[in-house]
Amino acid sequence: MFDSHVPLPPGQQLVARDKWPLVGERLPRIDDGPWAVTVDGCVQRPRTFSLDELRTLPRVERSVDIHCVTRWSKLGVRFCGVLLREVLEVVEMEEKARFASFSARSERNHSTSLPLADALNLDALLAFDCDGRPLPQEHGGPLRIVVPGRYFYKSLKWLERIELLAEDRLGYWEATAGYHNKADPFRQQRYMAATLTKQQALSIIASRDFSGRDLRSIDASNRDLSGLRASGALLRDADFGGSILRGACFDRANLSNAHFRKADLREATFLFADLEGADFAAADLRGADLSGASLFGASFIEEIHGHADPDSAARVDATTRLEPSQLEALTPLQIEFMRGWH
Ligand SMILES: Nc1nc2c(c(=O)[nH]1)N[C@H]1C(S)=C(S)[C@@H](COP(=O)(O)O)O[C@H]1N2
Ligand SMILES: [Mo]
Repeated sequence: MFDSHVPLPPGQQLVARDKWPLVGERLPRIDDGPWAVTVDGCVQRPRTFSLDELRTLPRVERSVDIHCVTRWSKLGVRFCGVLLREVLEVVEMEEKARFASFSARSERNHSTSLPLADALNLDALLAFDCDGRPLPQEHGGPLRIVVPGRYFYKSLKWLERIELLAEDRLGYWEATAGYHNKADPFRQQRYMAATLTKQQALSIIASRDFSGRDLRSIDASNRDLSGLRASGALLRDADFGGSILRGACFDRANLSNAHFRKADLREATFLFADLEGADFAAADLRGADLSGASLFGASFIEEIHGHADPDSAARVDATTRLEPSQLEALTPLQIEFMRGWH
């Protein structure tokens, strides 16, 4: 059970109790060498630890609430392992150390970083076990970082190196996908906006051609954008609330966490778009085509305290196109609502 007095961060939804989505890389790099974790950078005594050496450090167990930036949360997961603090005591931090950068034994050397003070204050953990069992490999076994109180992209799977730095170095998602470097779920620090001036944004909106552009977090709300061309655009976290988007083309666009509240999306197409965490509450989706789109965590009706709010229902009917299998990515309440129409 989880503490019901701890609120979910804004914009998050609970996954079904036994579900744990797999996000990002699925496997560590294939490597025959024994698992080892190197701790170096701004430390007095750089050192490489074997897993057994790490296991001799004091063990703690923490109940951690997982909040993924794509809007799913899983509360009260029990992780067991060694506090980062204990490891850093062995290698002795230098005065000038300000950031901790973690990197993975993975094909793309996945990485992420945190201010050292945050990592210590939040009790960042090197976790071996989860809910009483060794961490499954796809979830970062044999050893992952777990950072309570930050979006889960700060919790690196397959830990191979901890480097202490005087200056920050952005991690993989933070540098390539615009994930917010602070990542506090209670402040919704999800994404950095694209670097556009207000003028540039306005003239792109006026052109109604977003195709292939990076327009993360753009405010395109309450406008007439009928016939918008936005195929392949990067529109994560974009706001289209209240806009008229009749016949718009969003094929293969990245619309994760985009806002379409009360938007008029009649006859719009979303073929193979990424709609993870997108919000379609009270939108009009009659005649819209969502075939092949990824709908993990998307919502079509608002959930308040575990109940659907009928006033916020999207308008979907038999002319709204999507395959039944796509609905499996939704929460039970969303599935129930959508099944009413398909
Ligand atoms: N090595 C590695 N660690 C990673 C990622 C990744 O792609 N590679 N993705 C991050 C993201 S975005 C999330 S939400 C979590 C997902 O962890 P899970 O697959 O165990 O749910 O891992 C984080 N750590
Ligand atoms: Mo994530």
